[in-house]
Amino acid sequence: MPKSNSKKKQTSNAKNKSAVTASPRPPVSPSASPLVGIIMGSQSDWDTMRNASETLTQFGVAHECRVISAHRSPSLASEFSSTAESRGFEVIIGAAGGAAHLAGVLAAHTTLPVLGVPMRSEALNGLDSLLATVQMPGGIPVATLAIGKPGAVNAALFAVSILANNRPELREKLHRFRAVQEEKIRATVLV
Ligand code: RP5
Repeated sequence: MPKSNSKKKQTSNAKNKSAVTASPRPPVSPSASPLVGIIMGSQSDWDTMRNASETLTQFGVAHECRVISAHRSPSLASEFSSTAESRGFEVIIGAAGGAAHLAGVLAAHTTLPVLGVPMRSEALNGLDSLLATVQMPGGIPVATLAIGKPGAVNAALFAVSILANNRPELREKLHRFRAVQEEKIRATVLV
């Protein structure tokens, strides 16, 4: 399977941290083609979404981080998403707050899996973001994670799980990650 082989190469190339790109910089080289797009509605979401980026880096997954707004730059959102698959992306993470339509708009333009991360908002503490992201109409799915940092981390882990379906080295890393978590819980002593 040529596609799967080339993706394996991309994943191993991603061990290089320079594989992470952020808007407006393009991917640094063809060998560092991003597999996951981390798209957020505003620069103000980055403090939360950097946790998704750091998690993907921990697993050596090439990804691109960009600010694209469903409302303030609608044509850019459509352009990014509708061309993502042909550019080699396999998963898109969409993070937004308030009237959080970004993940849904991204999902409307692609059949790639789209993971939604609701940002904690000032007015309603993220409940608005959660409901806007999760309540998609039947037919256009967005897999919605928790509000804020846990959602950002879990979106990255979910992306790794999806990619791991045909990348045994990522499956192995996920098993190790879970084992380390369990060891920490077993070793916890309450004082
Ligand atoms: C959303 O509005 C963004 O995703 C962000 O969470 C929220 C506030 O954006 P800023 O006003 O901080 O740019 O579109």
